Amino acid sequence: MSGKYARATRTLRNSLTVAAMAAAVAAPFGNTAQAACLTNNADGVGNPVFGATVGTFVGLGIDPNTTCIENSVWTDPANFGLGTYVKGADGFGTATNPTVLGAYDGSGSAAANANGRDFAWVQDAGNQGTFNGATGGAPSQGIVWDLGGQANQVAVFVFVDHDPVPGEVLENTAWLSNDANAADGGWTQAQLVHVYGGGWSADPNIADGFVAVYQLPSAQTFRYVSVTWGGPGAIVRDGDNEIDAVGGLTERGTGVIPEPATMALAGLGLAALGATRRKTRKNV
Ligand SMILES: [Ca+2]
Ligand SMILES: [Ca+2]
Ligand SMILES: [Ca+2]
Ligand SMILES: [Ca+2]
Repeated sequence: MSGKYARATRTLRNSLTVAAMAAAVAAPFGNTAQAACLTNNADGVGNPVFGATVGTFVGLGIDPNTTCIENSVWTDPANFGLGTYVKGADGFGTATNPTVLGAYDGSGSAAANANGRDFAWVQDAGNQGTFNGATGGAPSQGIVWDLGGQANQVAVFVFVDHDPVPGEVLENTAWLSNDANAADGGWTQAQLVHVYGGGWSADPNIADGFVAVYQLPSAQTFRYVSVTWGGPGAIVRDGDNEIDAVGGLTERGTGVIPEPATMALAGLGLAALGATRRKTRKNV
């Protein structure tokens, strides 16, 4: 979003024809449920306009034997729902044409853009520090979503604002906690375990880029996710990211079971107590 991004965006806008042609060529790779994970360096990943291969991921530090990289389009598993925005966005924007790489403006609002899977995104920036040995945004200041229930994995729907891909796209770390307001040390890092090269929307849409699934290293579960720019889970750490939406998953990959909010429970308890007191008074 700074000067260099504006320049990159202008360059990409000059490549509209190339992008449109590549999008048309890429159409066949969708709808391939349960595709095998790609492990050959020469295998293309995502829309050809990205120019990404498995080798690109390997060069950025991703092991295709532990992170499944495939070209399928993400499909929602049973009971899957999107998380609800809590706080932490430092910017937002909306695709003006999701079939064109780099076509977006600054419209929308943090909550609206973060709550829908719709090519409208929120951004984390600033609050730079070193977390688990890598430069990135502070987990306590990341973009926080309520996943609605106890989750072991998080599906992060990233927005592709511009290339290089996947570096400029998988530029996040996902952290989980049961306290949306936890300090940095109260967030547990999840690992990138699966990349869906088709994104969540079949081509010609390309602004949906990749869907990235992050998983906790153990069977533990948490309710809130903080998505930060950079950090130990990212493959580029240049000060920002763009996220369309997120959703929580169980360890088995199904949607999390929604829980009532703690505050709502507390409120219900107080209301019940008040009702009991009123009833008692009336009976006296
Ligand atoms: Ca970006
Ligand atoms: Ca797509
Ligand atoms: Ca960036
Ligand atoms: Ca969105």
